[in-house]
Amino acid sequence: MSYFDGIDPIRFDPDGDGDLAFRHYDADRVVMGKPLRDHLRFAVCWWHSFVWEGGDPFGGQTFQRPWFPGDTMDLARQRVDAAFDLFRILGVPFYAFHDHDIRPQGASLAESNARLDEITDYMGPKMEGGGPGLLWGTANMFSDRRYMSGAATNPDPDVFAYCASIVRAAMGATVKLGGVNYVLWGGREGYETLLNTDMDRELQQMGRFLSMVVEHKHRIGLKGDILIEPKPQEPTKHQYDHDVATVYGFLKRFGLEGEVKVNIEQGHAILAGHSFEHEIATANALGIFGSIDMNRNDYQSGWDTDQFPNNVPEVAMAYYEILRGGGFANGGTNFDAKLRRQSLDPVDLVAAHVGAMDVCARGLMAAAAMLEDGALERRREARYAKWDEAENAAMLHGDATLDAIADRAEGAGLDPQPVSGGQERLENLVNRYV
Ligand code: XUL
Ligand code: CO
Repeated sequence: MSYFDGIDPIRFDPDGDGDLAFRHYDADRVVMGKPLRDHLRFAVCWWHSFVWEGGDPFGGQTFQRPWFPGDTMDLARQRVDAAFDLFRILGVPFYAFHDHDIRPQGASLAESNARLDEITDYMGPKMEGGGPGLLWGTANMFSDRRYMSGAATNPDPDVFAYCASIVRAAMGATVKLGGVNYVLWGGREGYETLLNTDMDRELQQMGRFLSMVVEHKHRIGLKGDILIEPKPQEPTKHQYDHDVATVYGFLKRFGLEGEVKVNIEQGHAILAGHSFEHEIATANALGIFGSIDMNRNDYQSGWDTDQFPNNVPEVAMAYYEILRGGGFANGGTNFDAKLRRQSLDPVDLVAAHVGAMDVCARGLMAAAAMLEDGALERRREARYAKWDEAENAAMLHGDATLDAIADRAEGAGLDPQPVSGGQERLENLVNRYV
């Protein structure tokens, strides 16, 4: 018997009146030369869907899943069965996990690693013959109290070494399951107070650790990308991977900007005081765009609420930047999203994903239409058109000097006149599509 008994695989049925059907996500529909399935590359996340118990800072577990508390291998296997049932019902091409989500922690490092091996042996066959792939694996180096002062940035070198074992095992599990990418989100890589923190030293430790992860990636033949997931705060007051631009500076410092990309989460962008599309555009401009976590925050409460997306215009602008940058290569759309704690039933978990997939499909189709029509891009190009004129282009690409340019400006008596940015007209244009 399945946890999702009685729920059939979700079909595309735009006109039906049932609760559980895709109204917009037609996986086979071809847009800009590719089916929606391959544009969106949906992934269900293991942690919020199968591990999180519904607690908040004021109360504990609300959900009653049959595999809770998931602390034995038998319960972990039950959880795997339920997870793959959900993946099949949704027809998602991918999922994502932390080591800690799929195996109970052992009494020792060796036992934890052995359990990871055992549970991935159990998962492997479920991925064969058209089963879902693994978009990315990662290691949870933030929940256990041993990480409270950092993982790679810990003042205790034993924790650094312990993390090397944890990450080696998690990367090994990722490769074993044919995973595409490997993510590092530094939940404890930051500080609570500068009074006890040697920031320079901690950044050096983090850079060294990441360099070794990259070297290991090549050694074990992981095909896709190593991805850093920026977040400015929560759980630490100040996290080192603050936002995309900060991560780029860090990668540059350690010579890793050609090796590591970013996994950008909508809610984290908001916490950093940016829009999602700003973060995506920044990553594209810097050449480090990798993948996304598609989950929004509540705009009033100011912390990471990890809600399923439901705002089509917002999602459309994110996909517009993604498509403008050429779309996903190895990355995809991971729902790092959780139910509200009152949504108790199996059907709630299904419906949340169905709605989110529909919202993303609408957003992507709107973005594709905007891009294909080209009106927005033509106006953007027109705004910069003067840079194509030879003497202007030469200022950037020739061996011009400040002196020569200044002489020309003075000689020609340049007196630049402001031109309208036309923001409202552009917003009206976008409104035709979303
Ligand atoms: C935390 C978060 C993580 C990462 C993976 O805010 O987003 O779940 O996505 O560790
Ligand atoms: Co995330």
